[in-house]
Amino acid sequence: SPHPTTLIPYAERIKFHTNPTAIKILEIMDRKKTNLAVSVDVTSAKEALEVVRRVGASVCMVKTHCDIFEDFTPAFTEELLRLSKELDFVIFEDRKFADIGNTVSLQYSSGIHKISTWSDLTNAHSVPGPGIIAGLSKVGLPLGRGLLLLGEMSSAGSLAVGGYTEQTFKMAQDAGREFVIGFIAQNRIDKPEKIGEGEDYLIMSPGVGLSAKGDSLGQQYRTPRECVVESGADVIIVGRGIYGVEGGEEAVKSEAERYREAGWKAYEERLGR
Ligand code: 6AU
Repeated sequence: SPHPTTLIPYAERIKFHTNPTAIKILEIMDRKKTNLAVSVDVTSAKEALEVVRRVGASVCMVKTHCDIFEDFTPAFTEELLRLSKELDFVIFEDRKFADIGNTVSLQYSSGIHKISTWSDLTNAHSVPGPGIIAGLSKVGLPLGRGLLLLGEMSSAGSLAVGGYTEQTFKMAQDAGREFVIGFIAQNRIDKPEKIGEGEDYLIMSPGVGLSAKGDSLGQQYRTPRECVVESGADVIIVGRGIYGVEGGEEAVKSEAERYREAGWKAYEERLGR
């Protein structure tokens, strides 16, 4: 039987959240009819912004790996922020923090990237224990930011399975939902028997492709329907399937729209519409 959260429309889940970023994501999803996040994993910040201009209207979220860019400057984040307001999306820096609380608080706030100053959402591995949440929360919570824990991964042979996944869920639950708003996962790891009334988490799934089944480095793809209907994901994250499509600027734009439609159709199917 379907997970109870997946039977509730995105807009109706807003009332279960206090974190401003969680609320913003759900509002945008409802307003723009999209559960698509695009990952712009190109090595040029200039090129990344071009992709964002093409796909921005189709997405609820733009995901970055700012340490990939050869030409990263604060001007990049200024323009990304401007586009996020113009085209109405949330920014997710996929930093995958994985150190002790003190170190991650510095990595989040400082250095060249100053992630906390421009990224609405970021993510962290649970390996170090709850101190990682405390360290990131110290920086991000006053700014209204949100955090996702990695409960599972899309790659073959991942160690984030079974008891690790269960303990990651428990760690998030113990931290409370003021800052931790959900998970990167392949399934609804917030098992119905483990959650209380109104305890709502956002599940975001990478490893999504309409044509490829994987890559040569362990990535594994599922369709938007498999993610959203069969596994109950709330957001689908697509990288190469969109920015890597052949055929130039217009092809990237129309591919984003194709994934948006597939993701939204799957969402309506799970609601029984
Ligand atoms: O669609 P792709 O394969 O081109 O890109 C998938 C994106 C990449 C990965 O770093 C990221 O999603 N990712 C993550 C995230 C979002 O945390 C976790 C994971 O398990 N698998 C995965 O691919 O930017």
